[in-house]
Amino acid sequence: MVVQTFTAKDYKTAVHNTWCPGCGDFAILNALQAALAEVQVPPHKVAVVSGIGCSGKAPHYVNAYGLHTLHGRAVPVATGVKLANPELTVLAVGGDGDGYGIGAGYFVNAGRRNVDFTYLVFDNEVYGLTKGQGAPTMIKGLRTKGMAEPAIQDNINPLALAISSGYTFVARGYALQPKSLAQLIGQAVRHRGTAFVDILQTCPVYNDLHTKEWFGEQIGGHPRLFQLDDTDYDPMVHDPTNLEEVVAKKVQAIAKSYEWGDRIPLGVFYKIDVPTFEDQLALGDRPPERRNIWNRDLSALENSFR
Ligand SMILES: Cc1ncc(C[n+]2csc(CCOP(=O)(O)OP(=O)(O)O)c2C)c(N)n1
Repeated sequence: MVVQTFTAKDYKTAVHNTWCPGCGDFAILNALQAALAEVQVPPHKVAVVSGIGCSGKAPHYVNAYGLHTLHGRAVPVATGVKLANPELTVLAVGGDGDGYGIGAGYFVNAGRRNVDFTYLVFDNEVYGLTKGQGAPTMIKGLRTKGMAEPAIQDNINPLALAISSGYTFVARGYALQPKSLAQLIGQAVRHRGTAFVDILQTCPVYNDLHTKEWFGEQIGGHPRLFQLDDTDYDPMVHDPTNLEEVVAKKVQAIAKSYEWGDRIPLGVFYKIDVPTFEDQLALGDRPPERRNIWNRDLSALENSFR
């Protein structure tokens, strides 16, 4: 048997890249390709689905099946791709405007389903493609050089929203720490269920507040960004049938997700292993004819469209 080994290069394309020089998207793309190589999933078994935005162009640059869909629709389309072909490793990708603004309803409801795919949000706090308006993660009172006035709306907390919506793997990464980001994306891809990673990302053109220098600062002898892995924080729900433990872990993770400013935690905030949507379709307490949608004879349905 020939064992095929894939390297990050195998997931790259020759498509001309139109991201701005220095954009954090490059680092996330590299980390995604390194993660796919680490998981060793063949390119023809990967599908990358995006919404609209600078980050929405990512599927063009990944050698895999790719779908560049509509604004805010990466998550529902990824859900459909995974259910249509559960053999694929599916990733939804897009910006924070795409996912938490126009796509917010899909974002919340995907948490209820636990379909086995990974959702990576490129979180630069601005609408990059449309010239830097404040996105839903822009903090109230802040004003970047692309904004006419400081934000007067509160920001949403994506991790807290994901945890309360039912996501089974919730993490935060940082674009410019390529090794730990690749490792985190690898963990997300391996997780059975919907894995969500909010990736803090620099936008050198429009976000002049949360820059590479700001993220990289040392405060009181400590780096602003730190890994939860280096602390005694435990994100794992050890007994998913124990509701008390589930609630306690969610509360702990939500509280942790509000730590922001001088100290910003990175890594896995919450993880629970429970049956996926696909498991339930295949095995649940359902009449046999409604189980395992993939083995159903759909020829009559197909013929009705001919
Ligand atoms: C229905 C619809 N509304 C608005 C737009 C305009 N639009 C394009 S991209 C975008 C926001 C992009 O911001 P984000 O999702 O944060 O991605 P980024 O460009 O920062 O990667 C908007 C509002 C659109 N394309 N479609």
